[in-house]
Amino acid sequence: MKKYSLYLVAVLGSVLFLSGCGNQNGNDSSNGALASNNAEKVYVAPGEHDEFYAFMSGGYSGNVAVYGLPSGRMFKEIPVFSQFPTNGYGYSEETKPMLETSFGFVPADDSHHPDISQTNGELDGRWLFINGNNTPRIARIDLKTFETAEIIEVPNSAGNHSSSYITENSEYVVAGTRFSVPIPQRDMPIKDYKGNFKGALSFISVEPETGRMDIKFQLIMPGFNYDLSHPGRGKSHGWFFFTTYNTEEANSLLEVNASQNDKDFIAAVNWKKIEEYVENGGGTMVPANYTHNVYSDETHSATSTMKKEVLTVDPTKVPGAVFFMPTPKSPHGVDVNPTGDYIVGNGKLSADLTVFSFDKMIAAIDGKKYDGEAYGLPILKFEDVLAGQVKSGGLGPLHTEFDGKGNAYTTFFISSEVVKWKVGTWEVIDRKPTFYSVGHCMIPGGNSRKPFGKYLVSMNKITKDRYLPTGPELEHSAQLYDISGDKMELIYDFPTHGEPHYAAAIPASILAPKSQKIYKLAENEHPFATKNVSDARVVRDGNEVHVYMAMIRSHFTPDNIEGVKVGDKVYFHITNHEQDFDVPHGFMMIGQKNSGLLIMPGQTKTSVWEPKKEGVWPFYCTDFCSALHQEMQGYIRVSPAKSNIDLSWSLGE
Ligand code: K7E
Ligand code: CUA
Repeated sequence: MKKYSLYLVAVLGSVLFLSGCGNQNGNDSSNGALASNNAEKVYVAPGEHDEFYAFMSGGYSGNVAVYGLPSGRMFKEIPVFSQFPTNGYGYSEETKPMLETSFGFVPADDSHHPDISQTNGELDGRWLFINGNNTPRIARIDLKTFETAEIIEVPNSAGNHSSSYITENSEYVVAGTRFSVPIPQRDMPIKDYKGNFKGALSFISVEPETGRMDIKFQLIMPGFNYDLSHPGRGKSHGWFFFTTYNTEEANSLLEVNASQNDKDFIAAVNWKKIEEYVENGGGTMVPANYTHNVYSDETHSATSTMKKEVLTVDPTKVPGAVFFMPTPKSPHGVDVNPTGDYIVGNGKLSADLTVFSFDKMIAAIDGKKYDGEAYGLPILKFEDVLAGQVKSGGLGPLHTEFDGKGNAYTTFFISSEVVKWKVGTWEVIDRKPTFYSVGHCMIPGGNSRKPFGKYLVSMNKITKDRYLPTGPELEHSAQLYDISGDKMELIYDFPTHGEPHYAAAIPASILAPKSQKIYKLAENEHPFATKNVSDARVVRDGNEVHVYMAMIRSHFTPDNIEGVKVGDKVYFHITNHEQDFDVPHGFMMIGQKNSGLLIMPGQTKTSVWEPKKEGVWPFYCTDFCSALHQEMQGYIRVSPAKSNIDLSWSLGE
């Protein structure tokens, strides 16, 4: 076995450093002004619409940002795992339960891999799934409302990174652990990692009509790091592939100690076989605490439920379900081509890509030709499953995407480029620099049976000189390539919010017609809704004051309230009576500590205010909603705690 020395690691590090510095003053011609025909390709005239929606993960923002392609215009940030003061997500009483976990209320996360639901391997545009990497969670976003509809926590996981990828009929959204941990969690010496820590791969079922998620089973694997994953499709539907690194099971100085083995593994998991096993009563139900948070469009409220057990499966008990394919150089991405014939492993310390053949894999399994085993799981012979190697000449391959025309595009972090190669012949056709240090790339539908191979977006880690400096921190940069011809053409740069690891894009023609415009007031089932203005009122319950409030252009009902006292807890339950598209109203109350609200037409939201000082305190609408927006305001009179002023309010008669 070839050993990586500290020296090699240092060399790789300095290559990165040098390439970054070299590019900093880059006057490379491809880094220059756009040719005029390129300008036309990205120009979306005022009032015109983009051809694609792109959903980019927000990385450490914990959210998802929505962009148009080719314009690169940002349309919306969708709050998912993080509190979002812009609209009150995670602050309003209705949405706080969305961020509950077994660790308590967790208002931030690190989101990496969005994936759009599929039917028959094609994007159906119903839901977007995304992983919370830090406090392991999977979220489902409803693509009618562009709101987070559901979050399920993933127990026995840590660093939920090989997630959240969808099988081709959205049977499962799959979430794998990057960090192996003691299962169940317990107090034990870290040095006893090897052989004792485990990696859980979770198969989360998606209810076909509603999208509701539930953990069907967790596969308890050896204690490697499960980095990325992809579903089989077409002929390989029924299988799921996971890259591993740190098969050394080192627990310290991983940059050296996890680079000892010349080959780590891609784990091939036959989930259909395991599904059959658990449906016949296989597996072990174990205690586990994890939350399941669901938002309802009817009540405009979320509920959080603590689940108490999860079904685990020991893969050695299901012969024929899990195999390891040796893959060189600490692979990061694993990607499956649109026909499902090939599985591409991107060894990040390598120049070459390793491509496995699904047919050969099946033949090797049928022939029981193994190269030993790891923890009782068979290892296939590298040569038996190898379809070919792409001699790329690049350095540091991370991720591969497909255009549906027989081509693949691999990003190289260290050499900062996208390399286009031909599936089947493995020849390199084209390469273009990225600016700089690309992570993932994305082609709309590039992770399905039917990619829309017109554009490729590279998502880059280092921005440096691409935009005007904004102090020490620059937003990451995305680059748009026209891939409709033989050669890729860089046509546009745009900044992205947070750190978009991966993205998913879909033709606007699939999503836009289904986009919801309002919530129907008549269908509002919020228990504190004020559906008729005449029902607006203020109710005292001990030291709690509940304000049933309605809002419409351009007033609040009630707008003046007296009888509130210091020490009260005031709940503003506010219903927006508008039934027109794009007429939200906002609400903020002086001294309020939990962000304002932005309330959509037909929706009810609740904000809590705890008055600390006597006086007469204003509230107002924060969204410029009409010519009389500035008139949309009101007052609360706050009296001393011991006062006996009765509650009263004005209905604007
Ligand atoms: Cu390569 Cu989280 Cu997919 Cu970042 S990961 S790049
Ligand atoms: Cu309502 Cu401004």
